[in-house]
Amino acid sequence: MSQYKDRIPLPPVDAQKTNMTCHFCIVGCGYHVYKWPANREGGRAPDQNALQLDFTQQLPAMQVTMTSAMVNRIKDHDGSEYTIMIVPDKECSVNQGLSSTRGGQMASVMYSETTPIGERRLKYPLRYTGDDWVETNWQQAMDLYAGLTQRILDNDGPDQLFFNLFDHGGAGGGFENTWATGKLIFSGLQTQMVRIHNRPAYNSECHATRDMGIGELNNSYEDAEIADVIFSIGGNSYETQSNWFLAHWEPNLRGSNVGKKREWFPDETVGRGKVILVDPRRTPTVGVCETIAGKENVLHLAIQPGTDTALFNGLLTYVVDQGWHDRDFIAEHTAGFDEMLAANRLDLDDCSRITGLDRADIIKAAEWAYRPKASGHAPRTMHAYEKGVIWGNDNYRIQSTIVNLVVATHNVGRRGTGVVRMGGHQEGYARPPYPGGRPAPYIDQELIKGNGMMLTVWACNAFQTTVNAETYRQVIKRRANIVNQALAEARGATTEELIDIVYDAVKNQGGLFIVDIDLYRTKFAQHSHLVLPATHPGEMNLTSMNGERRLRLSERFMDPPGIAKPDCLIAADMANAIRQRYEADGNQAMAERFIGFDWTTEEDAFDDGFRMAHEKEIDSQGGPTGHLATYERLREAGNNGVQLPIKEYRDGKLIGTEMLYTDNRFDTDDGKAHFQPSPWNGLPEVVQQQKDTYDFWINNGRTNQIWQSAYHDQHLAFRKGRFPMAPIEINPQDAETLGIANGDIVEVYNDYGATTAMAYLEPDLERGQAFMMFGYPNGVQGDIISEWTDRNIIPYYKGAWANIRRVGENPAYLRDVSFKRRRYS
Ligand SMILES: Nc1nc2c(c(=O)[nH]1)N[C@H]1C(S)=C(S)[C@@H](COP(=O)(O)OP(=O)(O)OC[C@H]3O[C@@H](n4cnc5c(=O)[nH]c(N)nc54)[C@H](O)[C@@H]3O)O[C@H]1N2
Ligand SMILES: Nc1nc2c(c(=O)[nH]1)N[C@H]1C(S)=C(S)[C@@H](COP(=O)(O)OP(=O)(O)OC[C@H]3O[C@@H](n4cnc5c(=O)[nH]c(N)nc54)[C@H](O)[C@@H]3O)O[C@H]1N2
Ligand SMILES: [Mo]
Repeated sequence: MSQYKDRIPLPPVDAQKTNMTCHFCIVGCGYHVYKWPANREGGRAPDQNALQLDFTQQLPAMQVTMTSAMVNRIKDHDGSEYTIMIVPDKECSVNQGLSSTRGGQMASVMYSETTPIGERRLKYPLRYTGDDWVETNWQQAMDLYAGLTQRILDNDGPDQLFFNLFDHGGAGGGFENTWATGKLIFSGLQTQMVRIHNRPAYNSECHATRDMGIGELNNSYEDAEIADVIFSIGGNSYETQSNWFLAHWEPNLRGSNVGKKREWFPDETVGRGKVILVDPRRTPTVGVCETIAGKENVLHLAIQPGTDTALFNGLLTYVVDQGWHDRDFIAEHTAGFDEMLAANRLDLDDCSRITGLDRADIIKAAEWAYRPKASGHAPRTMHAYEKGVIWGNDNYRIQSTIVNLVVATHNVGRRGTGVVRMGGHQEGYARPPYPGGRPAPYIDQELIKGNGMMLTVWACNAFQTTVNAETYRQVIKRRANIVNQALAEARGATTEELIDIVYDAVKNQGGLFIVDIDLYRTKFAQHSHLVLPATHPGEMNLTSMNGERRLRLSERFMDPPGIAKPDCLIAADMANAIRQRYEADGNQAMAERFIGFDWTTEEDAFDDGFRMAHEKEIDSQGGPTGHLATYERLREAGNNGVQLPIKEYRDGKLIGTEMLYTDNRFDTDDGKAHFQPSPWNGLPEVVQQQKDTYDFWINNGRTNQIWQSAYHDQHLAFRKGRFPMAPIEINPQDAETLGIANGDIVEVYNDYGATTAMAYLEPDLERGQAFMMFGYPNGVQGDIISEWTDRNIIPYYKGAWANIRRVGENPAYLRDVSFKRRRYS
């Protein structure tokens, strides 16, 4: 936490000011960073501080969002100390001056020697000697990494080199870092044994919509402001994409835009938006929507878990029977409608029985979203889905059914519509093609089966975030320990001798050598053999794109801890070290696979990768668009950046694209949107069995205050104090039956594993359904999830059933923690 408790120092007029995109969620709110020498402060008069605000009197409400969490003291490598302030940017169209509880604390998570975060950040490469950690330097770390990699590659082939790897923008990502790692792993090593940070194989979260010709980020945040209906499916956007919700859904639902004219629909005006939310749980978002929009404009469809496919097939059937689909659009721009409809037909009674919804509510949803308006126009309905669908019961099926309905009613490519992911992280994908096929290998299972000799874990932590996590951890620890036993015997060994020792352990004894590249010594890092310190945004320049494809540059404004490096330069070091070894061996053919990493800065990585990724997009002058984006131009474009794809650079400005598919040409060979047969198929057998065996559905996901595996939050007293353990929300009557009170520690268990959480009684939860925060350091929800995946190896994280039992209570937690309801009412 910041060292300032009683007051907030103001930046002087000449403070350095740079742009920063919040590196947490997909939304990517714009912030400004002020940095100035710690022995100075700005004054309160508007001409005495860089914010140009008059602090001599009470500021009007919402003039600025500024808290002590937004300031911190840092020290650069030359010893000079600075104060930093990171405040939301009012001019940024994304957040318009708003900050979330997560982004608002960015200054607090920046490296500062004297804070708990500062103490725990990795500063030097670390090596495990078999029974203890020692600090080492990049030279030895790279010699060991490259030497072992080369040995395995030459003797056993690329498929013994495993990776757990981020694939996104923001922290632990960005175009620079995804490109550099991709170039090393796919062009250089050519291994297919890679999984993505959030799922156990190298695949897409959106195979279905892409197969149908529709990329998953196809509108602008502005489209949510002018939609007639926002159809939210399996998302809790107030808590998880907060400022997309607050800056763009909220005004529409409140009616702030009523009567406005937009150039895109000249003979209509904007009305007051309605919202339909499909979620088995009454989420905090539902309550907030009711307050903003009035209950009459909110429809919460509390479906039975895992039945979305049935809901969307039922809706489609009803809509087509009413004649509300767009026949002309279907005839001209789509393929496969009749076959799809024949396969997917589901009448209202069946739909109601399977989903547990009233017929009347299904009809109401159809009327709101698809019945022509009094004016004769079709409603503009924006469909937004996230992890209730993506990690739902059969990702591929559900997505197909949603996109079928969207395409049949032409709710894509028109302003005010769109069928989009709400998103997780920002995006920053630029990689050479994945060398494996589809489905890609199930990496976790391969490791559990004993395959793989070396595992590199890059900016992710499957110990807390994968499915079947308890088994996974047990196997990894056992296999890592085989290497430890061997290492412990190595005394006075040179790096080359260490390579021999490790190789023997992984080749002949079933061991696994693990390398982790992170900001902290995570749980996974604690069981690794080599841990490498990375930088995050602010300590490096990083570009990423948000959920409306808005590309921005987050500028470096401070030095990283110790000798930590940007991930892209770590990947380059690895590639260069491997290349040198092959050159020394006179193996030119192999050496050549690792050329093209002679970068000195992250900008070199960006220039190389971004151009490659966009070489096929043509700008208005007929050249590739990739070269249009440079750091200099992006710096100029500031926090509003440019929406990809870039069309041109004109009059000193990058011109982008607000909405995709406005020309009704889709990403398929024939340019048509392809319907996909996707009938309701029930729950997977393993999951159904779990459901039949245990008493509670253990629904799981996010909570506003905590970001991901809590890698920063666990070190912040303000956050950890709020949630000393993973919260599990339980219906009060269920709790009574189990003898559980607020604050009790409970065990959640089934035949896959057991985990612990702290009980919060919540009347908004249905009986038999609990909601647990995922991925927490001292209570991993993933321990009780089965290993089931869909045909593309996408898991069903939300589908776990287990029993709950009271363990006891911790008086300190009961004394210190708030049990006030988190619901807005
Ligand atoms: N039960 C359950 N499990 C889930 C989910 C769920 O809904 N339920 N959701 C899934 C989803 S959507 C996600 S995204 C995953 C998240 O799973 P992970 O990706 O494993 O979790 P994170 O906490 O995001 O991990 C980021 C790690 O990278 C480090 N890091 C941060 N910035 C940088 C950087 O710049 N460089 C480097 N090298 N390291 C950095 C952090 O310290 C942290 O250890 O969890 C998945 N697992
Ligand atoms: N505060 C905060 N915000 C975040 C993150 C964070 O860690 N903290 N992480 C970011 C990341 S990486 C991601 S991926 C996103 C995720 O963003 P969301 O998808 O909004 O978040 P989740 O809580 O994982 O899940 C959403 C909802 O799915 C519902 N659900 C469960 N089963 C079903 C089902 O069968 N059908 C339907 N329709 N719904 C179901 C759950 O009740 C839950 O409310 O959030 C991003 N934003
Ligand atoms: Mo995610």
